[in-house]
Amino acid sequence: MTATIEAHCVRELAAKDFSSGAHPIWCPGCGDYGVLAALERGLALHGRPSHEVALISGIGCSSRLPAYMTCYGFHGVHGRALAFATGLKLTRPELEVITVGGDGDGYSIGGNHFIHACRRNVDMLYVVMDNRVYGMTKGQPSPTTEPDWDSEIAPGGIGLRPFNPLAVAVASGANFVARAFSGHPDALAELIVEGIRWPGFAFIEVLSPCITFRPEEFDWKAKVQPSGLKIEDDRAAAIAAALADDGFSLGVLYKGERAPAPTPKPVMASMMEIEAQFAL
Ligand SMILES: Cc1ncc(C[n+]2csc(CCOP(=O)(O)OP(=O)(O)O)c2C)c(N)n1
Ligand code: SF4
Repeated sequence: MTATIEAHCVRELAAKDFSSGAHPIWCPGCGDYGVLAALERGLALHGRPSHEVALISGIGCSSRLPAYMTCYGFHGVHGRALAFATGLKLTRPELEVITVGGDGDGYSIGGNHFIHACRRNVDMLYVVMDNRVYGMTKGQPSPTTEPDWDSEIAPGGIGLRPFNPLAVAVASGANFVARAFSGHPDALAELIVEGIRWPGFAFIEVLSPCITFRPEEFDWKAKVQPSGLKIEDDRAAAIAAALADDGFSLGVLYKGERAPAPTPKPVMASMMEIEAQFAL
């Protein structure tokens, strides 16, 4: 643990305080177990108890994660997690709001919300478990799938250039952008703390293998390069680095200085007053 992280801890918490005890139904060996462990450790390091944290997700194997933790959880609609999280954070700014989900959920059906969450720069964290496939619906290619990945649904590959989440995040205005690996939960836990504490919208892309539909992703253990990314504070340099990278360099890519979106003044209105505004 770094000195900075220790200095911010306000309460003694353990990773187990964040575990709901529900047994994950993920396949044995799924990378998402590592992300769950890292979130539990990261939140314990951060030091805010689970009732001060809300975990928001969409739909997918990865989006089941909130059920396995003791924090408030919202398992919502496919691709809409960030829209819900934005509304929650703006109306309940005292909560630590963390959105989790998959590459299909966040970059495909939810791609629009991803871009605009980066633009809005609301002070919250987004963790994507990227396995470069739709796991829950049995192995369709996702936006980050390699163009030549051969599958039953796309024989010979989809032939499309993969979406570059880090470059898109920086270009769209995210204030903290990083990449991690689910097989390194301690390093991910520290990144989670850093992302939570960095003002504005923080995005962590986690390489999280789907061993069932992409067993070759076992090799990611050997491919990842810890500390392969250098921290940039210049957006153009960060985007250039993200585009030049092979997708396996880990660490923080970008830390920006944009002020987070301001919290709107609370509007107290009764249901009758709201209904009256919409009356025809
Ligand atoms: C509106 C809507 N469209 C499609 C689906 C079907 N669906 C459920 S999960 C999913 C993709 C999941 O992939 P990803 O987000 O990458 O998560 P993973 O299962 O790989 O963790 C899809 C297409 C749905 N539930 N709702
Ligand atoms: S199908 Fe893939 S992503 Fe889903 S639980 Fe199994 S290994 Fe994980």
